[in-house]
Amino acid sequence: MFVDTAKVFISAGKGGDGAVNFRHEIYVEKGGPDGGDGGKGGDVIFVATSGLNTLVDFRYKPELKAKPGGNGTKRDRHGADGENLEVKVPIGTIVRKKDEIIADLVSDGQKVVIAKGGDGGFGNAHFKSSVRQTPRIAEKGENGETFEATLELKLLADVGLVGFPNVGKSTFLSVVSNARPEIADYDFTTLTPNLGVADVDNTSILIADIPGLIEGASEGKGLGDAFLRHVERTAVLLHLIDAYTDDIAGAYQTIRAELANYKVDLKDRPEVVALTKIDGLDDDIVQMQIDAVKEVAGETPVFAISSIAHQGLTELLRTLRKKVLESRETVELTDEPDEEIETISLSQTKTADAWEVQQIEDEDDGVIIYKVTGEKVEKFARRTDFGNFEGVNRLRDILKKLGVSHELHRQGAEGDSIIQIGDNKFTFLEQ
Ligand SMILES: Nc1nc2c(ncn2[C@@H]2O[C@H](COP(=O)(O)OP(=O)(O)OP(=O)(O)O)[C@@H](O)[C@H]2O)c(=O)[nH]1
Ligand SMILES: [Mg+2]
Repeated sequence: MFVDTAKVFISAGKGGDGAVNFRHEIYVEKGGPDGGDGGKGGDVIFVATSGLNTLVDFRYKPELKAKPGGNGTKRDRHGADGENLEVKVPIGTIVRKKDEIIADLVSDGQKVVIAKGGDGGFGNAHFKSSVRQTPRIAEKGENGETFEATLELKLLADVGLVGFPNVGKSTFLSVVSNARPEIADYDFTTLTPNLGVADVDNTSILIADIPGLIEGASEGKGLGDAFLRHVERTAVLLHLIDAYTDDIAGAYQTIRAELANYKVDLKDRPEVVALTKIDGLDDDIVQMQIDAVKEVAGETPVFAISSIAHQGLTELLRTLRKKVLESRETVELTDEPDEEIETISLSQTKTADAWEVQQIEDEDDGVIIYKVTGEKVEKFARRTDFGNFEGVNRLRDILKKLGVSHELHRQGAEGDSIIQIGDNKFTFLEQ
């Protein structure tokens, strides 16, 4: 089955831990601290890549994991940075974290950092000071960003082909473009979208061929209308109708009704109609069919073509190109904010320093706990090794510097009061 949505588990690499080590020097019993820093964890990066038009690979490989950073070692040697994981995705891939769109990859080669690797922890070489000659602490590396993401593919093409099954959509694409889709004389030959580049004079347009629609597609009949997502972002729809159809006006209206019923109203999208397979038909019959469609299609231009006999194709392509250019111009004028989709929301540094102290009651014994929240303090706490006395003391220093200690005092915290940051608890002041 074709997949144009996928769920993936993304984990950027953990930062390496900093090391605790002391130089060994002759005649010096204990040299200075020389524990190196941990390396940065690898990022998970998506790269929009032309030539891909499905997310099916992610079905079989839903875990996207970058490498962790190496731990620091003695002699101030830093751990190696973890390798980034670069993942190729089709152009038109939208990435969601919960319901928020965090990336929309719209152009070939575009790279977006989807998840950042954790920073490496500092080794003890960093913690030497006049009062602390032999620091026995090192930071732990930070965890990389980890989350579940939903990918959705909405192909970005200029022209989307719509119509009943078997009307000749794929044949048209194969004749006017470089695409080589499957073609056969039965309904639903096409099960996955095809993309092709058609040359028109000195320019080119990108055309997307999708599976056929039938009456009731919007209620799930046939292959349903989910594939219409791939024409949601096309500038122009090319509506193909088999010239042999008896009630050709009715056929036109049936597809129009399905376009109107789709969750994004496609009925107002610029449209061009082409009657197909005219190679075996007399001119007056073709004209009759054109007139019948024109009667219900309003201003929409109506063409008659034969892909097999190469009839009417150049004229049709020129009109499509003109419509694409016109529609792109108006879109740019009216929809400007959409053009600049913010591609990624990484942690906002502006608010990183902010913190808050709340008093909560311990569920078990009713003791008051002072809970400190805030991006920066929580980050420091995550990097603290709570099994290490000096490490916790350093966290207390940081609380002092950020002004948190002052606020804790103000709220009545004493030496043996319990402070909680994240899941970790410790006493306010060392005893
Ligand atoms: N005579 C003639 N036959 C054509 C022409 N274009 C397509 N056909 C035939 O019509 C049949 C269906 O063609 P496809 O291109 O597979 O049709 P489709 O619209 O892509 O069909 P689905 O993928 O099932 O929706 C094939 O047998 C084609 O050979 C044409 O211009 N002239
Ligand atoms: Mg087809």
